[in-house]
Amino acid sequence: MTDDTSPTEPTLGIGMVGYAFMGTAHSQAWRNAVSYFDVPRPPRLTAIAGRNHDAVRAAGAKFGWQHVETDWRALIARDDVDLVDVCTPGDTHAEIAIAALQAGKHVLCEKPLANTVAEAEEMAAAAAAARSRGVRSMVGFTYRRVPAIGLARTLVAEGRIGEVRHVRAQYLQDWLVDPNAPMSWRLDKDKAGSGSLGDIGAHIVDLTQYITGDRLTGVSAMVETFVPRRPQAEPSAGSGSKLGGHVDAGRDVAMGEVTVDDAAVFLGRFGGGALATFEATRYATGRKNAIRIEINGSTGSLAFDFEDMNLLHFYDGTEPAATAGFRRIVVTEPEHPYVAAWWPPGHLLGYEHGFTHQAVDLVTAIAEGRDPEPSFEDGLQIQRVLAAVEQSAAKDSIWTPVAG
Ligand code: SOE
Repeated sequence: MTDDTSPTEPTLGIGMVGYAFMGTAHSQAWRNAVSYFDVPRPPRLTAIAGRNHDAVRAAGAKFGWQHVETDWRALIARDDVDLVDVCTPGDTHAEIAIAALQAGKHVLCEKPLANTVAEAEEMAAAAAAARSRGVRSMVGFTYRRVPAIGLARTLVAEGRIGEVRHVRAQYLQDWLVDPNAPMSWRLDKDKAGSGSLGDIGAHIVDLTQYITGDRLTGVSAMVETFVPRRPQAEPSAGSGSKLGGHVDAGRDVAMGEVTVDDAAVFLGRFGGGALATFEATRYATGRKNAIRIEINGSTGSLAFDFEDMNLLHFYDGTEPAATAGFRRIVVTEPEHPYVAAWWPPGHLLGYEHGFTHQAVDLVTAIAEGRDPEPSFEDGLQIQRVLAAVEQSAAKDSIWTPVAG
């Protein structure tokens, strides 16, 4: 007997806009979703869009996309595309996502949702209107889908650390420490909306709200741009990865102006009364992708660091003092969120798995007629937090000079 392996259930045609760092991660996720999880509507890598034909064709071939478009409007118009995945810089999120929702396509949009609160409000309104027609939308705060983060949320919800008093969150990278790292869209306010604040600070706002099940009600902030001008050039060969890089000082290159924050530090207060500190920077020399979160409750504490992302540290203050201590939980058991689909205990997961979990959750919600989370409304709320941080920093509202 001969047979083929095509799915028997209806598939979900994916159309992706963008093919850089996030496009790469999402392509892998759409492919892996069917390989490791039983998804009710298997995603199909239908079409990928980008402006440069040769580059998008090469990316499409490499990542396994069936068709290539050089105009995102043509991608949205395709009958075989059911979901539009927006992996472009922030300045195009609103236009693409709203057009897709109005055309009846489900949308996954990279974080932060938009560059401004006004754009995010329009996107949330478009998502609400589309929802009434059964069209779903989600914003890509992918670190929520790290199993240790899911476990942390469960422990807080079960009351295992009691009442949350302190939230301590840092997102630390160092790809701009080198003053000769080149300009990129991430350093241009018109393209990115903000710098470290929106790019990585948004993640820790989402994560802390997700873990605690609570929301920030106010902030007090300072931001800084340490290196205001950078070479406007491609990084020298072999000097960099997908982020950063280095332009040889000897090269005669034009300089560009950095128009975003390099670092943002702020205090926050949660609705339930917890006090919080946040730090987002691309200048934490030696820290590559450290997302550090510690939550102290009335009866226990939790601590996580993405650079050791398979671990969750849990202190249970109800245990006898003589033996209580931070317990190191290796979050690779089948009982832990998402893990059963992967490997036996102790066979670790990485950065890319969160994107697969995100794809699986979204496709499952669509197939089951549910709203996925985080919604565009959730993305709007985070955008409001980012705006409040910028407003506070602009006013220097907490700044009291030291006398003398
Ligand atoms: C760059 O800082 C970046 O790629 C972010 O844009 C991502 O959201 C984060 O996952 C990794 O770092």
